[in-house]
Amino acid sequence: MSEANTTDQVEDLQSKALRELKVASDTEQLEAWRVAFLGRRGELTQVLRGLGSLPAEERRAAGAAANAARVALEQGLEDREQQIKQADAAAGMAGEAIDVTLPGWPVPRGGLHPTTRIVRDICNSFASMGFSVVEGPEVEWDTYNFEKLNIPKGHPARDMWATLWVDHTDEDGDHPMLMRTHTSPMQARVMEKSDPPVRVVVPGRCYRYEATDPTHEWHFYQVEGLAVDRGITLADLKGTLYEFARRIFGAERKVRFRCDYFPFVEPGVDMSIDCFLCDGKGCRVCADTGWIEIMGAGMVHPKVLEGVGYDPNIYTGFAFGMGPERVALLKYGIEDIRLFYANDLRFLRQFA
Ligand code: FA5
Repeated sequence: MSEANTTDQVEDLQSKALRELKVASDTEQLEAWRVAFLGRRGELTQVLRGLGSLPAEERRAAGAAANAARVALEQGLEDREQQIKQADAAAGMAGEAIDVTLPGWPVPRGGLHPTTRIVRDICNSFASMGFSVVEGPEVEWDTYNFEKLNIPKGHPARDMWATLWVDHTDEDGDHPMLMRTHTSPMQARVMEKSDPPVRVVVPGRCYRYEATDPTHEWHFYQVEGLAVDRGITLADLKGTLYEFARRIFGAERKVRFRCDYFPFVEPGVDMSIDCFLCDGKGCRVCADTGWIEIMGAGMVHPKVLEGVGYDPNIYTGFAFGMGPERVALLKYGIEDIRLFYANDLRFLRQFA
């Protein structure tokens, strides 16, 4: 082999090897390429081995060309390995990529519970008449649930509220605790904390140890109302509650007030709305009376006012306590109060 021949041969070999390297597209092909050119019996290795048999004057130039070719091939191999790795990584990511043009999975939308809706409607209607909204404890002292409401221990009126007692009393054992049977304890709590005039509504849960039926639950809500000022009369009570009924049920529903007894009001009344289902003729829902009672009310008893330090000769007031679920029965035409807390989505979704 002449010097020119050997050098040309090495250059041809280098170009051929680099051309083939360009089309190797995976690690297997790269390895085959490496063996073919740089392996123990590879083409360039053979050339390098043959250098020793060249005449001394040719060997230098041919050796330099062959070494340069080896460096070029090794570098080419490294670069190509890198390119293939990057291409593989990009292809992998493409496989996992999210197609943002696909329609998304629907996210189930929640909605407000019908009790929450009606409680908000009721509170809003009173708020627009100047009442503020406050809340109070669900576990209550006997003192507030009964005694401050003119229902001392042993008073037969305690039987009006079938009570769930809590296994806890104060230190001298005199004041038992209970799950509040109504929101009326908040009357005393609010008046103890503020001077007249007072105008509040109090939404919240109540608990009673009683059998359930289409209009009774053992756990339900009430919205208490209290207005105390100079010169408040029963006419203010009726006017306020008529306006409330007009806003919630519309002008066409009939409202009925009857005398009723609650130890903490004098006089006392209850307010009913004509039954939505039978239009007042009598049915299962209204227990054949044609009316559904939605609240008890009356003029705050002088003893209750005295008990919180208000002078009943100066101040008078009215109070009411209504059942929002009963209001919802009438407003939405629901036939059974037990549906509210049965966790049946078929029922609840109708209000979402
Ligand atoms: C009371 O609880 C009195 N605290 C209301 C009151 C307040 C009177 C202020 C005077 C002055 P009563 O037990 O009637 O009263 O309940 C009032 C309302 O709560 C009822 O009209 C009804 O709408 C609702 N309610 C009572 N018991 C239940 C029950 N078991 N399930 C669902 N709603 C009920």
